[in-house]
Amino acid sequence: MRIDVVSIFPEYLAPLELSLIGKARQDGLLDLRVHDLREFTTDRHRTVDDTPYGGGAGMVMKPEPWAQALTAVAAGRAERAEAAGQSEGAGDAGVPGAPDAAGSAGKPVLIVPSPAGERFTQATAHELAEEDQLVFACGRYEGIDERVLEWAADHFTVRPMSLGDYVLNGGEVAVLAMVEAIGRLLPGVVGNPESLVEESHSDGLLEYPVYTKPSSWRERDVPAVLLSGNHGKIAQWRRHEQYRRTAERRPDLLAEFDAGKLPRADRTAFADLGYDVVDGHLVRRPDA
Ligand code: JBK
Repeated sequence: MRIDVVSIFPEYLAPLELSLIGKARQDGLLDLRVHDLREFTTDRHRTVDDTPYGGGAGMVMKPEPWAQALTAVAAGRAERAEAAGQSEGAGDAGVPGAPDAAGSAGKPVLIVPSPAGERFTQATAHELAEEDQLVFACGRYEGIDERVLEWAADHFTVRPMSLGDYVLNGGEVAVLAMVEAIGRLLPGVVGNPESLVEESHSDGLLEYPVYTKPSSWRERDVPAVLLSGNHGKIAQWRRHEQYRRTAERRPDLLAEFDAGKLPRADRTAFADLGYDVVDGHLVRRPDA
């Protein structure tokens, strides 16, 4: 996969050289390049922002440096297709609008981190991990001139994306999170692919608590069932802990949970937490 990140603070993306993602880059599984937006300005002061039309606080990112930067990263893609023998005439790989496996019509995906974007979830990460090029446009200040996103739709599938409902100073931190979530799903990046299956959010529930040695620590004992060697009992205990934690911390997730085929013991566990199963869905009991 190819990833381009455009930012006025390219050093902010330095952590992408570390750990799992850094290793994936070294191993050639991920071609990730960070670009300084100011390199695409033409004035002496390398200006990237200006005051907002209509008034109001803060500054808005000017359109032209973004158009120059995004044109350059899109051109880099065309060069690579040519080098790979995929230029016009070689099947439909070079034909504009020919759908690829990921269904984004062969265009790279332009992700614009923004509190006004659609929510980025694990499902989004899986979807984006199927693409062959992602471009991240990091806005600062009050955001990027809206015309850039309209203009870019000719060359990219444009997706404004939000990590959550809180205020950041720019898109860089959100890009770190999204690149990690997507990068670890690429083939070969996580050594043991089994660790991708049984993790938080894969089944729409929070993860169960985990313990390691010693079995007794500062007067606190590991739950006895985990030392019992009874794998059926352990699996059931862990599942019920997932239900308990999710009901306590993220009741919003239970509304989406498919409770249609739950065994009796699991229904009882939910009943104890104040939830009944109605038409395959969990419903909070009014008196609970
Ligand atoms: C926020 O992805 N976000 O959630 C995000 C990106 C850029 C600025 C922001 O305030 N929340």
